[in-house]
Amino acid sequence: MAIDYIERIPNNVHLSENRRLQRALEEWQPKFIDWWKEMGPEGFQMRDVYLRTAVSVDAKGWAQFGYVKMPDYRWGIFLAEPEADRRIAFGDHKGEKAWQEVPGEYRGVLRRLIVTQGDTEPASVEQQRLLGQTCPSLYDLRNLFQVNVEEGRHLWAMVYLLDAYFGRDGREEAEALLQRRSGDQDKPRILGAFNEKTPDWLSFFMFTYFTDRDGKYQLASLAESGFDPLSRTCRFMLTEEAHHMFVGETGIGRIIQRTCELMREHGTEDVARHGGIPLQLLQKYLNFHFSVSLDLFGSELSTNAANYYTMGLKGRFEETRKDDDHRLVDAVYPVWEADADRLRQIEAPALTALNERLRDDYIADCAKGVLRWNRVIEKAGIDFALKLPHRAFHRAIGNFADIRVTPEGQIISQAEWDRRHREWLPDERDHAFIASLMRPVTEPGKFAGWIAPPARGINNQPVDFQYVRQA
Ligand code: BYC
Ligand code: FE
Ligand code: FE
Repeated sequence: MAIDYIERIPNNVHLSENRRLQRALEEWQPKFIDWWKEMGPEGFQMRDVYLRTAVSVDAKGWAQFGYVKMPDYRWGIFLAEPEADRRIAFGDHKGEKAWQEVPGEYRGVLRRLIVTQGDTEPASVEQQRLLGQTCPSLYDLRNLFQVNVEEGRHLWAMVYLLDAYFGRDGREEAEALLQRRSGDQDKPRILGAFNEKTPDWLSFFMFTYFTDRDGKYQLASLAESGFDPLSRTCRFMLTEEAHHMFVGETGIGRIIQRTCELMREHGTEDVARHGGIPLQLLQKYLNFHFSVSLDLFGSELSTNAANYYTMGLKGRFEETRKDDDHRLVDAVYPVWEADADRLRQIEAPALTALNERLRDDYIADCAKGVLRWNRVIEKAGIDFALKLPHRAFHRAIGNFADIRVTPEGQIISQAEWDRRHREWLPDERDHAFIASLMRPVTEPGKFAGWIAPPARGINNQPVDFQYVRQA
């Protein structure tokens, strides 16, 4: 299905046939642009950036590449193609026709899910807004902006649903999405990780690896929704999400590669003196970003999650590929909890354990990339392996929020935690060191000393392509 680019708001939802909706979105559009100018990337707004723009929802080719100034990016509304006679795949309504309108009794719950999803998108742009000033290369700068404009489009995706299906309440929520601010004391973003700082590129790559990957799993669960417009919206968002995680995985991989080169060249682990990032320090950043991202899955046992499922609003990862009754009323699922001084697994009702199940899928996916990173270290002949910390480590939500746990999964006292947490999480000195490495490199084909060049450029362009240029 082609996208109409003549219209002010590119879309494949026949916006021109719905005057009320068109007016609501056209009223929101200038507010979005104001927000983008205030809270989007600082500087660079008048530069030409070599960006990918969605132009169709075709599996064979949905994107077009070319120079665009970010404020002129064609943010639009794209839903994946409808599936003929799609049925609700799980919960109480299993087998019924998927909904094209919001079921009245689920209105509040569904709105809340959409708002929570929508809130993360502008939050991440806000978190990343200063990074352009310290880019390690033009290639990386372009990738940052690509991620930023697409998160902006993800906000559009949720605002479309709010405006199209939730009337006045939806319009109010759409406004509020532009008013909350990441890290703000009075009007913070909704979820914890989206109020943390992303002050440097190491954090950015960790964020796009670990936190955008939460996006993948949450979007995949919402793509199973019985509310068909949400499902179709999320299915298209997932195609964009893959690039965000690619940026994270290859970014960390390139840092590791550079660190290994420096270790071999200088015959020392202490590459900090040579302008590299020590593997131990990478491990600390990994520990931080993994643990705050685990919190994004919610409590291990959640009646909210059970309700979302039973109501047919949010499924499991790859729900339709699972071979069970898709109701889970009598099923059980293993869940971790703390029992006095040790961690153990108990059998919990599968319905209330759905957050934990999604977290399990997520952890398994995270582990694959860590294996690939470790192969880079191994190839360099270095005896070191990065590890995911235990799921109970450094948690603020759920069963482990009130206890202290080592990365190996040992419960410890607050006093021991206070003594030792600097071994496991970056402290002020680590942050200051990383900050000291963040010097902009903007000559085409040149890279900061702490990161290796990528194996290849974007869209078959060479690595030394002018990915961002003066207009
Ligand atoms: N921080 O019953 P529980 C992305 C609240 S990322 C703060 O366990 P539930 C992206 C919770 O709201 C994907 N509060 O919660 C990535 C509840 O509040 P109430 C984002 C939290 O509802 C990178 C209470 O604690 N999408 O797209 O089962 C860049 C009890 O918790 C947190 C979604 O998240 C937290 N971490 O699960 C850009 C999908 N966790 O009821 C974008 C939509 C929980 O007591 N959201 N709470 O007031 C959901 O499905 C669910 O809301 C959650 C939470 C899975 C997040
Ligand atoms: Fe997103
Ligand atoms: Fe993303």
